[in-house]
Amino acid sequence: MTTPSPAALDAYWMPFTANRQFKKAPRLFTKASGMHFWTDDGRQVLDGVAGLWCVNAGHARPKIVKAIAEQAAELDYAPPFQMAHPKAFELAHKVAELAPAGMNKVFFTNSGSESVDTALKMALAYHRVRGEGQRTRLIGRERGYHGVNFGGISVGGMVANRKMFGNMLGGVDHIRHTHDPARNAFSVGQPANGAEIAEDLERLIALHDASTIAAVIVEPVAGSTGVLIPPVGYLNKLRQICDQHGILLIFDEVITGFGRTGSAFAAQTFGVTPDLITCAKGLTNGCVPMGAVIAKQSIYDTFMQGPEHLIEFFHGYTYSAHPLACAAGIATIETYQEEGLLTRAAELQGYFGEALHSLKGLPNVIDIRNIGLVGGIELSGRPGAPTQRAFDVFLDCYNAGVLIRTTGDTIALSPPLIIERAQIDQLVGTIATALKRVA
Ligand code: PXG
Ligand code: PLP
Repeated sequence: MTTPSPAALDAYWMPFTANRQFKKAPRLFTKASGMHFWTDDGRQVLDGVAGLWCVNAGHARPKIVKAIAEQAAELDYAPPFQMAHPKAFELAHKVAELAPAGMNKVFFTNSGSESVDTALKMALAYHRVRGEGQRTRLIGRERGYHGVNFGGISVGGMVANRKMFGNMLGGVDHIRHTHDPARNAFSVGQPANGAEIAEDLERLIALHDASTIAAVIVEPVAGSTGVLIPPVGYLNKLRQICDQHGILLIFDEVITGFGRTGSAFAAQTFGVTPDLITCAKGLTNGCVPMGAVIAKQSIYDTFMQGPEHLIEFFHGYTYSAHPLACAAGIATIETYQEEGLLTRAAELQGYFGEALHSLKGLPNVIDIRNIGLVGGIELSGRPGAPTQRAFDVFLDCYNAGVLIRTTGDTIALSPPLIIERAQIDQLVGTIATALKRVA
């Protein structure tokens, strides 16, 4: 038995967790393989969320495990400033090959949050280097989630962050979110209504003047704030308005990157190319922490001016391009390619969507949303007790051997891309039973 001692339980301040509630009845995983976790008491649990949207190729894949082990023995660490190691270049090249055409410069970080703050700094510095240093304003979107660092929570649109952490970055504004259940509830795939919501950016341009705006950052599909799928034409319109006004467009693809929506990146699924992409999670299949910012060639070229002995972008992390992460990333991308996983979500979207939408009509289900292998099932909250109904469904599913994720009163699903149809049936069937059981 591997249950932590009371003192050990007490020592760990858990992230994004109700610590006291959890420690009264800990839920521990001690093993994982393929589509499953095993709990400390030996129960098998189907992973309906790829860990936390990251284990896209499934757990403990031998090729990735081997690559990490061999790398640790061969070169455990190499300083990333003014030095490098070969696998950093190799992984950058592989990522650039997967990215939309013209997006071929890769800057490594250690998480999605760091990728977001890196991209925001890149946007500010880019305008400064090209002589438009007055473009300092960053625009996010209501209900956006861009990680937990100060830049990310500032451009993000989560009320809890705004309430808890003070004024954050100055000079930030937000466009409207796209969630419109009155017109779009139970849409299969992309909702038909709402492209015009992108025009809200024109309102902010009229207010602040385009010459003060550096970049707009959005998630192509918002995950953490409840699985919000972009209406048809919405992202194209955002792109068009940004182009018209010299504003950089950043897609935060921390969740959507690496096959989640049916292409390597959501930019490709939706046919809209941003200037910068932030990614993480699926980059290393969740095995070793790593993130990246992918930039257009033209952005990189803009930085490559001035004396050659000077650092062009004054930014980086101790663990940027960490050898273990690079080894994991290379093996991960090879696994995705060998098994066709980057497009498997497109193949399964129909089956997965149909299974999800079969939940319509069950108690308290007020909306169902899907794209690729992402699903959202929104429940009506209990009066006076928001989030509790969804959490009860989470616990019921967990006890029945299925891991789901809830955000607010929305159930979010994002299974590993290796999921089989029978496992989709198990996942959705378990949720159906839970929905009937939980009042
Ligand atoms: N941007 C987006 C769009 C994300 O979804 C981050 C940035 C931050 O990444 P890191 O690696 O710093 O966590 C994320 C992370 C959930 C959930 O259940 C989602 C995330 C993280 C934890 C939980 O929705 N997304
Ligand atoms: N704080 C101190 C005192 C440091 O020396 C460093 C890095 O050298 C950092 C923070 C940043 O750490 P990291 O590069 O791991 O983000």
